[in-house]
Order: sequence, then C-alpha cells, then structure tokens
Amino acid sequence: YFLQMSVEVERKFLFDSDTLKAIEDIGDCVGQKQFHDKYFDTPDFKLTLRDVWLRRRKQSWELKCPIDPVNGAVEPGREKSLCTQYKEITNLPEIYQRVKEVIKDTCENCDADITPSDEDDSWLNTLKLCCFAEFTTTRRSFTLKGEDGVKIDLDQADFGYHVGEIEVLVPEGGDIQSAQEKIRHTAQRLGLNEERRVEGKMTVYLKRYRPEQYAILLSAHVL
Ligand code: V4E
Repeated sequence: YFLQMSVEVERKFLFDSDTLKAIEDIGDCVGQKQFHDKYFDTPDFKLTLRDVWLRRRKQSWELKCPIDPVNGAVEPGREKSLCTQYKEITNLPEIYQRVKEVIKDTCENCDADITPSDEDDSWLNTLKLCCFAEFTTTRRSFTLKGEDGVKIDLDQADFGYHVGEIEVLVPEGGDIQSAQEKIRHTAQRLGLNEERRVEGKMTVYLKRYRPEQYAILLSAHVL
C-alpha cells in the first residue's frame, strides 16, 4: 500500500515582538490554528529513548522517528546541529508496525494479531502505551516571498512557552541538504543569531511536568 512518508527538516528559534514584526514585514500569514496533542510511550520510555515520538493530533496519529533508523540508536556524542530531521509517518498500520518493532523485546502481546483502529484505542493497551504529555498549541503560520517550500510557525503552548520553527517538508528520497540550506537562508533573512539548538515545546514540557523522563532522556542524549 502507499506509504505517506516525508522528512520534516526544521530549526527552532526564540522570538519576540521584533522577530514577529520582521516576519510580518517580509512574509504572509497563511493561517492560525489550534490543536491538542497527546503523546504516548511505554511506562519505561521505550519509544522516546529511541527518539521515536508517537502522538495523536486532531484525531489523527503521527509518528516521528529519526531518519537513520539503524537500530534506532542515539549516539552519545552526536553533534546537536541547529536543524533536526525526522521521518513523519501518518499511516496507522505503518505506525503500528514501527512501534511494535521498537518495543518488541519486552512486549508479550506483540504477536497478537490485531488491527489498529482510529476509532478504538485498544491497540494502545495491547502495546502498553500510555499518554505522558498533553497540551494545546496555538500556531500562526507564515510563508516568505521567494522562499519556496519554507514554512514558518510561531507556536504558543498552553503551559506558557512559545517557540518558532522554520520548516521544510522533503518528500521521500528528496534532498535534505538543500532543505537545510533553505532554512539557513531563511534564518539569515529573519536576522536570527542562535548558535545553539533551541528547546522545543516537548523538552520544556518534560522538564517541567515529567522530570524523571526528562532526566532519563537527557542522560541517553535524546534531548
Ligand atoms: C521532542 C521531539 C519530538 C516531538 C515534538 O516534535 P516538535 O517538532 O517539537 O513538535 P511540533 O508540535 O512543532 O510538531 P510539528 O507540528 O512541527 O510536526 S520529535 C523530535 N523530538 C526531539 C527534538 C529535540 N531533541 N530537539 C529539538 C530542537 N526538536 C526535537
């Protein structure tokens, strides 16, 4: 069957009213929306320890995983580049297969022949998945003239953190390096001068509300 898979390349940035003005000056607002996310993992963090993020957003399932899934390993000394790239999977049967693959070592029910359903969450119980984070985001999205395929999102999370992201979606087999170039160029146009990776909503959420998971992911070099 057809697999909807693309790679999301993105760079997060901190913004204030000056950045917002710069974006409004050179870009077009293409919409504002609100969405509620619920993230799921096993009680011993099998997914997030592999940098795999399962969430439900607007009644749809999404899985974000590293693009180089060689054992899903997270290298200890990995250079934290400004850009991140994750594979995005939105097809539920494919999500189910991937999740099963990651947690199989300790999943007694993994051989159970079930079909995951959008209407019924019992497949979550089968895989012992529980919700570990839940928040609502208000997002304003912008495009910039002359910057094809680049989207800018300004996110305000309901737990009191806001963060921007410059994002390029690369179809399967597409050129990730040129996406990174576009992001670098856009960052320059916006006058961003971050030298380090900026914390995402999830990092801040875990630090604040799930300190145990945060500490474990930090020492596993996932965050
Ligand atoms: C924490 C995390 C992931 C889950 C959240 O992904 P994120 O892109 O931050 O969320 P959001 O709401 O902007 O999703 P979008 O609408 O863009 O699809 S996926 C990967 N991580 C790890 C991670 C990290 N360690 N550092 C940074 C800067 N980003 C992500």
